[in-house]
Amino acid sequence: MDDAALGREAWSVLEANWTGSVTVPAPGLYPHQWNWDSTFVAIGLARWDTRRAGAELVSLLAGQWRTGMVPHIVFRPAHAEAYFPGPSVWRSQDHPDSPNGVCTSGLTQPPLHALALWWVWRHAADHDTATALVRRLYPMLVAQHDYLAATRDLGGGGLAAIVHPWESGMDDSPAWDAPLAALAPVRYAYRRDGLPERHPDSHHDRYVWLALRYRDSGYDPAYLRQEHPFAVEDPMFNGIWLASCQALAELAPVAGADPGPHRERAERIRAALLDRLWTDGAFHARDLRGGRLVPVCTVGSFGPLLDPGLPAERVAELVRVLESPRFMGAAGYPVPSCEIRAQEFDRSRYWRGPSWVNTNWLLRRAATVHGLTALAQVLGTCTLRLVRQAGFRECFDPFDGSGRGSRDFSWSAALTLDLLA
Ligand code: 9WN
Repeated sequence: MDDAALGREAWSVLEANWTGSVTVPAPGLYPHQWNWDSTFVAIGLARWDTRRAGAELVSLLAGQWRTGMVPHIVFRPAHAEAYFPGPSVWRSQDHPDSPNGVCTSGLTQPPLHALALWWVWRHAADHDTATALVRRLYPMLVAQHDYLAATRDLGGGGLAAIVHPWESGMDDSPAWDAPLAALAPVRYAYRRDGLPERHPDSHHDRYVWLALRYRDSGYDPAYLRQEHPFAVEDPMFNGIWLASCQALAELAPVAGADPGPHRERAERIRAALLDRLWTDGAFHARDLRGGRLVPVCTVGSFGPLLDPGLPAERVAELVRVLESPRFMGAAGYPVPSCEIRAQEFDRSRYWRGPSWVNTNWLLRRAATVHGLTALAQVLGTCTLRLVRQAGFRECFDPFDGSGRGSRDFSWSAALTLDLLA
């Protein structure tokens, strides 16, 4: 299939998943608006349709809480309980800080929003629309970053902690196995059917149990600090946050604001990443409750590469690991979501092995900011080969490139549009 035909197919997926105000991640399985999915959709649309890229971010931020938290799901009322856990589980409307008239989850996802907004602004065909968008969204993104700094620095070292695997966007990554295993065994009555690959053991029960504990605290920051049993500093979440701080610094003058505080925050995050998460030549997630670094290396380990200010020797070490047989060196199709040599690696199970278009895009962006043009080229070409051969699937077998999970997946289509540019 030539580039033009692939681009047309990508557009038709995005059209089919567009509700008139938001793009859902995939038909059927994910009928609402998801947080980081919409940021990838905005990135993919940035060069082609400024208004729709903006609309995607605006509709997502309509779900922002008064605390600054941007929820991981913004529910569409017509499909309220079509996904579990739905609005009746999260009960956002009972909380005084939730937005009026919009049902959301009570968790967040990686803060890619400012980088996505910068991408839209930087690539906009319609410059006036993009400038107005920046002025409108800038204060909301400042509030988001302030929320992370004030409420999620559970380790006290300058990083944001995730309080649930869903917050990573990489739900069943082996990085969360040990912190989840340390939770008291739980059995929860509800189960979502039809995903035999996704939740092989009691992980889903623990996901629901964790979400209910947080909800029952009244989404209380003090509960998170003192009692919540899952708190992890993830290098991908924090690498994305750092890149978004740098993006906010670039956007600040457009909004008539001072870029200084964003630059300073980015530097603090970089120092904390190096100090708290670096070991054995790579970044590792820190389990705050277990008080240790998680040994397994995943695609999340490369998140801090998004920072152009990462010291050169650290960049070189990370790229060595990325290109080694632990990741790209032994995979036919980059980048496996877990290191291939790990016991937990599974080529067919979501974030435990398969390659994903969104993380490939992030690593391609990282390669570009460090001037690693050959690596960026390989990541772009191989990602396009995946979607050309297997379609816009949710993820892909890293050895033979066959598709896994949902079909017609929005971020796979949207980021293809960006890669074709
Ligand atoms: C829970 C929507 C989301 C993505 C995540 C992906 C998956 C949800 C699930 O789907 O997570 O949020 O039901 O497992 O892991 O990255 O945002 O596409």
